[in-house]
Amino acid sequence: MTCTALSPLQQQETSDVTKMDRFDTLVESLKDILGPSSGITSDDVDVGDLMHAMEKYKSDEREWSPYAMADASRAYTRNLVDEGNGKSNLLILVWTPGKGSPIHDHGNAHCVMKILRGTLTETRYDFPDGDKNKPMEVKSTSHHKENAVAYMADELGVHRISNEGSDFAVSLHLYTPPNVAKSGCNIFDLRSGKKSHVPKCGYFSKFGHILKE
Ligand code: CSS
Ligand code: FE2
Repeated sequence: MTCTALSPLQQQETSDVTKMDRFDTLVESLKDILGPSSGITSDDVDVGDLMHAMEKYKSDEREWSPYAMADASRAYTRNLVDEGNGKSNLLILVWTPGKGSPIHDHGNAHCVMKILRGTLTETRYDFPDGDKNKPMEVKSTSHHKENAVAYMADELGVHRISNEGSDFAVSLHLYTPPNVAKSGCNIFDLRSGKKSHVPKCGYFSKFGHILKE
């Protein structure tokens, strides 16, 4: 077998590709994993494969920062990265320090979350019994650090994500199927467990471009 050495130009191109495209590679890998699934219910999606792909990626701010738009006047911004051939919603969320999401469900979809920067606090609650007017009880509290990957789904209850740090935190979220993007989600009142439907969970930016209000 003869080995041909790469010319300096080819070497340069190769190293640029491996250096530059790692976040892009993750986005493509996630799309590939979802590809052969039905995409209708996402029942046949292997969540373990999605989590493994996210775990392999080591966060590098230079790679994902074009999507990570911060707005301190909001609790967090939702920035669309990819729609996975219509089978998913891949978002970068930028969390304002000292703020958090409402308690919410996930529209019967899988939610895989990776921390790209900082630490996020996840507080889980049981799905409230709609008929009873009573305070929601905390089931668990977790602190997810940079590069950690977590999974959430309606079977595990409902949750609230908050940034208790002193700087913006950033996370990557894959939702499949993209039910919340199509039909919104429900949020829950901590004191009564009362549910309200949010018909549209809007985006702050799409594919790196801020949307006009
Ligand atoms: N579900 C929330 C973020 S916490 S998983 C959202 O998409 O806005
Ligand atoms: Fe969530």
